[in-house]
Amino acid sequence: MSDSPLRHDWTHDEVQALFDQPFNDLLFQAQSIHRRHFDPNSVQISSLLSIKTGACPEDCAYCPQSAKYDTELETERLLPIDEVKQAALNAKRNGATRFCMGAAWRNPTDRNLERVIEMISVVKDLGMETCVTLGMLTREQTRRLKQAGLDYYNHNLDTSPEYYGEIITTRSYQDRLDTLRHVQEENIHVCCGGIVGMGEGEDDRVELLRQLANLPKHPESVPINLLVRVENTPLYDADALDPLDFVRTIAVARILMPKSAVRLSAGRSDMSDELQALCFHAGANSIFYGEKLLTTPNPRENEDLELFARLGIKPQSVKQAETGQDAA
Ligand code: SAM
Ligand code: DTB
Ligand code: SF4
Repeated sequence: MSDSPLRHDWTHDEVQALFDQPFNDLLFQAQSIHRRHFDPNSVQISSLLSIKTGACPEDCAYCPQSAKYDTELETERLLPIDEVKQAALNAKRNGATRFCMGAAWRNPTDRNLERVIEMISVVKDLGMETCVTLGMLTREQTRRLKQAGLDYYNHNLDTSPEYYGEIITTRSYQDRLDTLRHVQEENIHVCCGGIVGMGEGEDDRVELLRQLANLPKHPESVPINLLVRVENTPLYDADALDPLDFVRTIAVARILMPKSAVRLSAGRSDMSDELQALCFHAGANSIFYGEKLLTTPNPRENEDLELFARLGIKPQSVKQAETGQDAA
């Protein structure tokens, strides 16, 4: 079967039309595209570690780590390197191929960046892929991360440009696009997605996915997060999203970005096994694995392995990850 070229010129109406299809037609299309590019029974697993927790100056309305909301989170300074190494070793032993380190910063200082670079080097030495998410980056900082051998940088668009102002006021959509451009131009793999279930409309989910697909290059990894509602954040009372609309979002992401890894990200603790199975059917082929995300709970490893066994899903091996199955 010949490959259709990857598109970067989707219109709002075209993406809306994908969402509007009957559910079975949408899932059939997504699953057919998925099979052209990936082993349908293989899922990549990444583990997360918060290397600097809480006291963040930004006001992201979903986030327990913002200093603006009283979420009773225990703040922590940048972790010592041996704690990071131990956490990465545990993640590797449990089968993760990628180790993602997140910091509650608006942007890293150059001094902090050098400490993160040491962490990247320790994790790489364990034979794992590395990912960090540190906020906005200058071009020079991005170059330093590339020199350090970083594999992925996570920086999300979070929502549509239209809804963005309801969620974050301390950093603009354009700031995010600028950081993504630095990362793409330095040839670091991009991990970029968003959050749904924040009270946005379907139009906003359409626009978020359109923005991602119309980037100059599709992000190699696309995390789709379902809002984790944390008490005392402004979005604690956000209207719940119809779970079938969550599946539709995954399916449309798969169709728009056929060669990208689509990650079923935050929010799995609130999902049934059946809902997660539908998401894998719709083209999700990556998860965050381990009992904690950054600060909130995630399913326990044994629950995930049991679900994988029931579905006949194999965790992607380090070898498969090295051959770059998810390269867009
Ligand atoms: N501070 C950096 C930044 O925002 O760029 C990096 C860490 S930040 C916690 C990484 C991402 O986590 C956010 O962009 C957001 O998409 C996601 N996130 C944070 N809180 C969440 C929540 N309650 N539910 C779902 N996703 C969340
Ligand atoms: C992403 O898109 N989701 C992850 C990761 N990138 C860094 C973070 C989810 C955080 C959920 C809330 C928390 O645990 O603090
Ligand atoms: Fe800070 Fe990142 Fe949380 Fe926003 S999402 S408040 S930038 S840690």
